[in-house]
Amino acid sequence: MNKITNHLPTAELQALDAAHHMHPFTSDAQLAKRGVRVITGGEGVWLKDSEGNRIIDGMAGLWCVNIGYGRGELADVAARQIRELSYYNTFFMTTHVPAIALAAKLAELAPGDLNHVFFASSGSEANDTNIRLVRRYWDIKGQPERRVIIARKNGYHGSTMGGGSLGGMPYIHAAGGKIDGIEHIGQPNWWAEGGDMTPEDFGLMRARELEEKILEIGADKVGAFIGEAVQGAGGVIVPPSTYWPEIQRICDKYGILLIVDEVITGFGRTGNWFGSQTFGIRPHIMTIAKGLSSGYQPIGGSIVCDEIAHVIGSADDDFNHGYTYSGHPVASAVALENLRILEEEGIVDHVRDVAHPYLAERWHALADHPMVGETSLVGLMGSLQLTPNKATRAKFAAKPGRIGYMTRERCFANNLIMRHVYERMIISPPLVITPEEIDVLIARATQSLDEAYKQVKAEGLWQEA
Ligand code: PXG
Repeated sequence: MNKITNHLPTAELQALDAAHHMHPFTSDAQLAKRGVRVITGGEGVWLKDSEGNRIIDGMAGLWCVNIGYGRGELADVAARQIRELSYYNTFFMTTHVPAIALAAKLAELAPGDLNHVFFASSGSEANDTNIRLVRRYWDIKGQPERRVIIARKNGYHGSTMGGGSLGGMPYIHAAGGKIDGIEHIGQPNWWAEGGDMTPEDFGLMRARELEEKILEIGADKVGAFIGEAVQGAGGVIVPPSTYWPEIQRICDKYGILLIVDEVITGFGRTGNWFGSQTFGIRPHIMTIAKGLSSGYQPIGGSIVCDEIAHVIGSADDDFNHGYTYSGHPVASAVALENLRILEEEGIVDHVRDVAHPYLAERWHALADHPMVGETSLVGLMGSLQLTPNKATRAKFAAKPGRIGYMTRERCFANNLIMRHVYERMIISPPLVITPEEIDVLIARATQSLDEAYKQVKAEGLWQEA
């Protein structure tokens, strides 16, 4: 076989990919028909593909490349760490400096008394860890029946069996089932489900579903509640202002652990280090991944409060959980360098003081487009809800996702990566994006919306459900 490099023709790479590579969350049959896009390089907010296109990455990869692509400092740190200690584990009474340094740095950055880190290699693994942490905590506290974890419909917490079960995506539950002891309540998606209520009343109502669920199950059987500070994969659903304070009140009232999944909202995405700070939430456990290393290495973890760490640490027997790569030295060293860059270059301040205000002005102006209803933006995560009737918040009559997909395809053709979740268009660009680059993003988004709108009309799809 020829050596497989960037220099092979696209068609050859596509054929090899179709022959041997199974893609996540993809119909490989459909993909083979369409032809996969081959990404060959990245710098800052820009990607390059095998056809030489220069693409602006409105999604920071999969919500993760916070510092942008191609920072050589991370390559240098990885190379140095590989030479010094390429691998050692953190099981069996051993540790190493990169894991110590990263855990200490995270304890410094995380709010409140979130001072202890259990490492994983991904957000899914970290949420699996959380299930064990919660159940182990209550076991040691002498309340082993507190096993149930309450989560939300249309939440996303990963795709391992544990993470997928915590998530509220029916199509993931259908892919092999769900683990026991997970219950779901409604999501705070006012646009889709708020009816005639004000967003504030609706937020309260949805939070109070937590209390109803606790009373239905029995407070003595509920161990924890988990939610993303802002639902990401569910469509960038920004909760009404009343939602999180009420969730916090209910968790406090029943002594239920609060897990905030910060896999997307962590490390500057919302204009603070953590989404919990943006929304005034006091979690007992935070899930982290993605922006922790800006995607340069696979690493995630659970940041745990003093009380949980002390209870779990107080037992004489082991906490029987861990991964070969928990605290991997190369991943830890790279994550630490990423945090240094975020901090020393003031990237979180850049989001709050420069990029968010500028993007907000331009993003919310897209509400004037005939197809755009709600525009949402927290820090640098945003969504546009497409609708055939802004006043009534109607859905399209077409199959759910069809109009969003058409719009996404126009973005793709215009060298903008913007995703769709059904009829919500979403962005989450690298945090280093400049105002000039925001102008490019908005110009391409506007053009794509215009083209999609024409196509929707031309195909007779401008119809309300
Ligand atoms: N929690 C949240 C909030 C996430 O967004 C995970 C956990 C799982 O992380 P890992 O590292 O195991 O993937 C995620 C991941 C999408 C998409 O289509 C979103 C994610 C992953 C893949 C696709 O928006 N989020």
